[in-house]
Amino acid sequence: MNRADLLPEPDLPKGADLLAEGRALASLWQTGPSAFLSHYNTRSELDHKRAAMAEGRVMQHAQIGYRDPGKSIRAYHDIWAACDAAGTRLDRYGLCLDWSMALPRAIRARAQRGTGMILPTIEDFIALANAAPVAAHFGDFVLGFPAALENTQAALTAGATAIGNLGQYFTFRVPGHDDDIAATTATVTALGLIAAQTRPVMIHSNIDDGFAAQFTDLANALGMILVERDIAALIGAPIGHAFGHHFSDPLARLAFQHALHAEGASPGTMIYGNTTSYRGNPAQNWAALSAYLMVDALGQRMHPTGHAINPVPVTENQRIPEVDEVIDAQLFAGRLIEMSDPWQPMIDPAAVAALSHTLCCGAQTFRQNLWRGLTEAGIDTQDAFECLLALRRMGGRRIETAYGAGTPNPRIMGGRTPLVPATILSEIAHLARAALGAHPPQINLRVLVATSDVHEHGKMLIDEMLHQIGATTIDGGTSTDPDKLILQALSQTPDAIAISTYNGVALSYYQTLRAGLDQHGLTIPILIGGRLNQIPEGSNTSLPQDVGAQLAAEGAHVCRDAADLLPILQQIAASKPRSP
Ligand code: B12
Repeated sequence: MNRADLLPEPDLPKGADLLAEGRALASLWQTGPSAFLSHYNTRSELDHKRAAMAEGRVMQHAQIGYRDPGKSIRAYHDIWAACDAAGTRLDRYGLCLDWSMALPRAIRARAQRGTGMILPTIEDFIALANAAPVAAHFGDFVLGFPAALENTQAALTAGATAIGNLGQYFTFRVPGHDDDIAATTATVTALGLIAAQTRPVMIHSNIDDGFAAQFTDLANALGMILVERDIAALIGAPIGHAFGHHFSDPLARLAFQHALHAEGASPGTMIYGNTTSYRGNPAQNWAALSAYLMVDALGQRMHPTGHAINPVPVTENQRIPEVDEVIDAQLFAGRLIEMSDPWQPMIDPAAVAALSHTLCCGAQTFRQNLWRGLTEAGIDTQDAFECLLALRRMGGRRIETAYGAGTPNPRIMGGRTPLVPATILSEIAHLARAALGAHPPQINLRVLVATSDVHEHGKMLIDEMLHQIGATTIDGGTSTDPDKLILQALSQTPDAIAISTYNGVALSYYQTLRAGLDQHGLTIPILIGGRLNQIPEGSNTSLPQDVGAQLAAEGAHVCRDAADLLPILQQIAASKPRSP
């Protein structure tokens, strides 16, 4: 990798100038008061976390964000009130903004909307974040996007002292807005503003939103946290990390948290729930919840890192959880934290420490490799703008192959033998086996596979299944807009297109793709799976509705399960004209 490939533009902005511009704005934009800050009489959430660490208190995090701001404000208050009445303290809310919020107000109305919360004005930010004495964490779609600066200004004014999400900067994209220089410029300016606040404000980064979801080695995921901490040091602001969605192995989960403690990478923001383990109905998901939450509570008791723990409601794999479901999960967590204390002797500290040591050694190797590599590539490693943009353009897969801690091994995904393998790969292999059986038939088809958004496990699963049935996969990429896919279909004429979609845009995405293909006379069948839902345009219901029936009526092959792939492809293969 070299500068000419990564940053070919001659006149890129200078990180120092952007940070200075952001710092200058601090005379106008300072962290406002909030119900949380005054209730706890604290300067910021960072201080609150440090106090909890010193007391040995395990903190709790809830994630909310309904399309309707009124409903979100009620939820902010009611969840806290119900927990408080039951003696459970809820410390913080992660606020799920919609991806259209990533765009500046002036153009937001025309943007494609997902399923998250839309806060049209600064007053809406203030009303939300002051509805109860719970720390507001603006963790989604603020830093990393074109509207980073104006959303940071709004979040600060509302009294938020944790703002993210650097992880999303590296991997998320908003359909139709690919100007990474504009996104980086807005982000670095916002970081300058954060660094110049009188109260300490934490930059937040969820590594499972970032490269950790793509890395095959957890040592590299820890290494990325260390690298982001180095970048935060350049900026001059504290940084708190989150991890957890993809950490399904309990020992690795506990060891990762231990390693953060060992590296002094604290206080962190939260440990996210192990949401990829939610594969069943609510009754089955309670088991997944208690399994990971006990690990997280014990981790905080044994080696406090200031991460709040996050009991994800058990309906989250079906839809966006309702208020009463969030309350149930929080009360469950409160009780579980109380009950976790006598479990400590059940843990083998030596096993945790040994794995943590492997993670730390690998992470330091990754960090050194990466900084050396960037320097050799001609990137100014003292310039936050250059570092961020170069890493984003490299992408997780290339970074891991080039700088990962494991020994090079071109035969395996990731290009290196992982020191501590990420579990998502074995989970996908397991799902593929379950969907296809031991001896699946072979099918001679060429299938273009893509995702509409950042969720790529569905695609990885389809790719794996196609491989097992001898079909040819054409990579349509992740977060691919329909127009790009249409061009690819024109040039590569696949026998079928398989889409995995999760962001609540299933119907509009399908309709745009189908209409574009039809326009070019392409009758290629489309298979679509994932979360087949959408919030109807103009609706204020806040909850997305299933659009499976409409998709089927408009000619899509609706896939509710990976096992649907095989019979549909068999049908397509049977109707394919035989070549002479
Ligand atoms: C992992 C995950 C993430 C990861 C994704 C990492 C990655 N690189 O892939 C991260 C943390 C980054 C993430 C981010 C977000 N996520 Co998410 N995420 C999930 C989660 C936990 C799992 C989804 C998944 O990958 N499953 C693995 C696949 C293999 O299994 P499956 O989903 O059960 O799919 C089955 C079938 O549907 C089928 N299938 C899937 N696709 C296809 C396609 C074809 C052709 C076929 C045949 C079959 C098929 O195969 C599977 C086996 O049968 C779900 C919740 C859950 N537990 O399901 C939320 C979820 C999908 N996410 C959600 C949301 C809202 C988001 C965010 C917008 C949150 C935010 N505000 O930041 C962002 C997305 C931002 C963006 N720009 O797009 C929502 C979607 C809401 C909705 N549409 O109703 C969910 C449902 C959580 C929730 N309840 O709120 N997420």
